[in-house]
Amino acid sequence: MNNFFTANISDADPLISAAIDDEVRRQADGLELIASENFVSEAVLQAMGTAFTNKYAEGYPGKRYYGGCEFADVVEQAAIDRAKQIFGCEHANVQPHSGAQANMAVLLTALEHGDQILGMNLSHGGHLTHGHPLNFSGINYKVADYGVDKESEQIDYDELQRIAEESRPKLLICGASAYPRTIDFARIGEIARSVGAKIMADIAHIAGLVAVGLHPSPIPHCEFVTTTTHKTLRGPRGGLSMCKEEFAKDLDRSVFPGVQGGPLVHVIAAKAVAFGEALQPGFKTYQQQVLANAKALAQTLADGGLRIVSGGTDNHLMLVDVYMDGKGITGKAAEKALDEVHITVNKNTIPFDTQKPFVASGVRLGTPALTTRGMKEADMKIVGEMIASIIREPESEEVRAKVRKDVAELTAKFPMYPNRYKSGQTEAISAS
Ligand code: DSN
Repeated sequence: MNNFFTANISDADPLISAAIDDEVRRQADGLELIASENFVSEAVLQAMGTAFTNKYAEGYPGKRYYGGCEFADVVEQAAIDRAKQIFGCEHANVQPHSGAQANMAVLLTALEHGDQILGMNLSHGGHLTHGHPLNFSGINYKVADYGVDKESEQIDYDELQRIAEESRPKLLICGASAYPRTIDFARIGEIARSVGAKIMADIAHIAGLVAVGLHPSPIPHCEFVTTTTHKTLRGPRGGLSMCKEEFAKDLDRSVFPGVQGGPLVHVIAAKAVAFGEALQPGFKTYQQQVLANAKALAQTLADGGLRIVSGGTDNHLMLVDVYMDGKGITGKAAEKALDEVHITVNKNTIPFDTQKPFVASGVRLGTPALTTRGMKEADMKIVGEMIASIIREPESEEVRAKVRKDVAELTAKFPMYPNRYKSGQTEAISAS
């Protein structure tokens, strides 16, 4: 047999093999609190690492530009059917390589170059693709933006109505990357209709909650709904665009050939597996625990003296003001100090932040990944106390040493990917 088809990665490419092992070990031995990250199942990982990566399948099931697509059709059709079942949408396109491309395809479908859009300001929790000047959305369209109220730090729907009336957008974009509160899609739908706008809801962060009815669904109120598949939805890294049937043909044309060429069939296979998991009853139990854990973590951090933006959380994430007008440390310093004790978070601006985005006054924390490992409210209390102690005394070697030890003890209780890594081993098992 030709060695090309048989050699294990550890023999074929020791550098990359070791980096993969190191990454498995980093994920297993640390506390992952980045709100947009999660851990996929072994089944999803297996679906991704398959020979479907070899296959070109431009087009859609039953209408491809290449031969040999019969099995690609099976996985893409399964992914489409399962996505429709999860979200109750009329049409789903599972090909977007990422959330940004899922959004780009919608903008290409709904707008002409130069049209007016209205999206949530990035610094108030929105996303680059909702109209940031450096993104395609801000470059190709005229942008107005809305944000949160200074006092409540929650979306000001009356102000959104006013801005919509003033800017008369063709597309109103809602959804957020750093917004800890329930989004009132019904109200946003009314606002959009009152000014004749279509709506795109980007539910990348909350898709898993929407899937099981723990966050109101935007589907009845919006022409277009997009998501990534790798956050609360717990699938592979990728995107998904959904729409009403009347836009189906145009949306499909916008994804391919509009913004992409060949789909990543191995990733679509993994999306199908993850969507199948999301249809199991256990997925709702998981999402309920994500919410309970977020509440427990936010409460512990508040008890530890930190300010929780908007006073709490309704979803999987929280924004923590660690700077507190100079009484604490910057988001950048907090991210670094936590990294050093194997707690992974990202710095994040808070609404009306006085710090630059690369410094920021806050950190954004989320519970999807730790909940996947099996952690519950009592564990969140331990995690919250660790975080608060580091932020209170970021330079203390004593505190760092204690937290490092506590992190090691806690993570050892919740092993992950046992076929790829055994907790406590100094050497990871090769991710073959
Ligand atoms: N970068 C993602 C996040 O962290 O929320 C959004 O695209």
